[in-house]
Amino acid sequence: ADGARVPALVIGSGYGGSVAALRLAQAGVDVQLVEMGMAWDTPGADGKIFANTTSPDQRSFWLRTRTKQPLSNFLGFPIDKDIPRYTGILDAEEFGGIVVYQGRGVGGGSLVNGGMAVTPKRENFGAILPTVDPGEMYDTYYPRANAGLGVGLVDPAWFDSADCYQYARVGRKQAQRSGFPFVFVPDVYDWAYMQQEQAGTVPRSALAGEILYGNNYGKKSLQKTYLPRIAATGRVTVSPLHRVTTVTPASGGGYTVVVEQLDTSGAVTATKSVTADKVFFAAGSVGTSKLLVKLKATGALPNLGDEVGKGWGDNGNVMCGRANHIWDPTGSLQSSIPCGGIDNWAAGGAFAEVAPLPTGIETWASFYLSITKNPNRAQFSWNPATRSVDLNWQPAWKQPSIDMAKSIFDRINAKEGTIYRTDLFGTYKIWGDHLTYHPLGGAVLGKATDNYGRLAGYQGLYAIDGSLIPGNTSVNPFVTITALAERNIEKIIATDF
Ligand code: FAE
Repeated sequence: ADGARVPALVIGSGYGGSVAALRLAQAGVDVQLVEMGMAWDTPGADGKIFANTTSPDQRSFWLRTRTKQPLSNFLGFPIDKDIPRYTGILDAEEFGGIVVYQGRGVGGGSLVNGGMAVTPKRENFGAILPTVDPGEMYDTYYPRANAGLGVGLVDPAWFDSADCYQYARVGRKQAQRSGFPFVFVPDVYDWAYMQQEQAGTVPRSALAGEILYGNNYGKKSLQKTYLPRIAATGRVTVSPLHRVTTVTPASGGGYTVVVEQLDTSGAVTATKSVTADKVFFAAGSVGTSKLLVKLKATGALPNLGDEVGKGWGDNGNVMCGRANHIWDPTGSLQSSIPCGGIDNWAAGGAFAEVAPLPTGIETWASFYLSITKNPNRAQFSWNPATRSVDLNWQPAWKQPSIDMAKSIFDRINAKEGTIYRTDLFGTYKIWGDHLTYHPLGGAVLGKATDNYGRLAGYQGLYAIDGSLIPGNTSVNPFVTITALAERNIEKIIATDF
């Protein structure tokens, strides 16, 4: 409520924000959790909470009047369409050189992501978070994150027989024929539920192509894991459709946080002011970076360090498709939940998910999202003319990612006698190199913050989300974001409260 005073305020309800809110509440601290997206707890006119990937509607996109689908074309034809402007679930945020996809709503990115829950190989950890002790991460915090998130693995025997993973079996066969290791990838999907979907005994979710705009049944998003535990503490007030705009030191100590209440058209219906003793920035890599850069530049928090806004990377994301021979169909029924990948990290700098193309028809296409060791890092900066935050990522900076992905797919194409698809991202365009699903950095651990996420320059301000991670995790990022948040909040509760 306007004028309230709270011990702790958390900005954003994704992985970092959920971990912070749960652990603070369990330690006896009352928490205000502020989320600019919707609650996603009420069915729409079709009786479902979330829209299907094959039929996007107003629920699908954050304040856009036209969809911006990651795969913009099919068979060369553009597939985007007009939709009503609404506080929908997926934000396709456009900066000058890159489109950054993010989840919007209580649960953040967990609402829209593929649920691939991957702990990096321990030998890669030193390059991911060089100032963090790998021993404590691999002994304590990765296991805690995996348990809290409900991570599990597909049953390999079922995988071998399920129609919905024919595309992944083709991916495995071709990877292995070219000498690449194929690995099963854990996911937070309820695998028993997916087996029932395949058997036709329950409403379909992964097997109905649900993913980008939410998943109605089987996926264990934060709505099924951390968030119910947060509610059970009775100490956390969640405010959906509330957006934090300013944080500044309050005269009597603590911080004044200005929050705008939104309606579902995105219009501001009220502006409220709350005083918090401690504020946790968990608005995601982009959201936290944008807030911190603005607050430093506009004089609200002038003492934030010069590292704020720096060290941002795209986790080396790049997509591509391959056209298979007629005798290698990938299946008309495809689970939207990927469960395998091709690991060429050590030799070629790429880890490629074998991804679905759930169109409902046979396409003979193999589709991949590669995570690569792209060394380029961008910076957020305040633009006084537009009064907004820019990101200086350049489209050409994706070239190292393309080269690394080619270390896998050129070889597979040569071995199989196949070619790349050129109809998925435009006409005659092979690489989906205009986007990322995995923004990381902007308030890097040990640079913009101390080694536990305490922001330099102010006591009682913390970053606790993907902004802490310097640009790359070698695999999909949310398990690492969650584990790091678990590590940091434990230390912060023990020493700062
Ligand atoms: P995040 O989950 O983005 O949460 C931040 C929250 O803050 C959001 O709910 C925002 O709406 C909210 N917010 C932002 N600004 C404000 C403000 N000013 N006031 C109030 N609230 C605000 O942050 N990762 C994987 O590991 N495996 C996958 O399979 C995978 N697939 C993905 C697929 C897609 C399509 C996308 C978009 C992402 C995927 N990711 C995947 C990435 C993953 O979801 C992402 O790294 C995490 O969600 C980031 O967690 P954070 O806690 O940093």
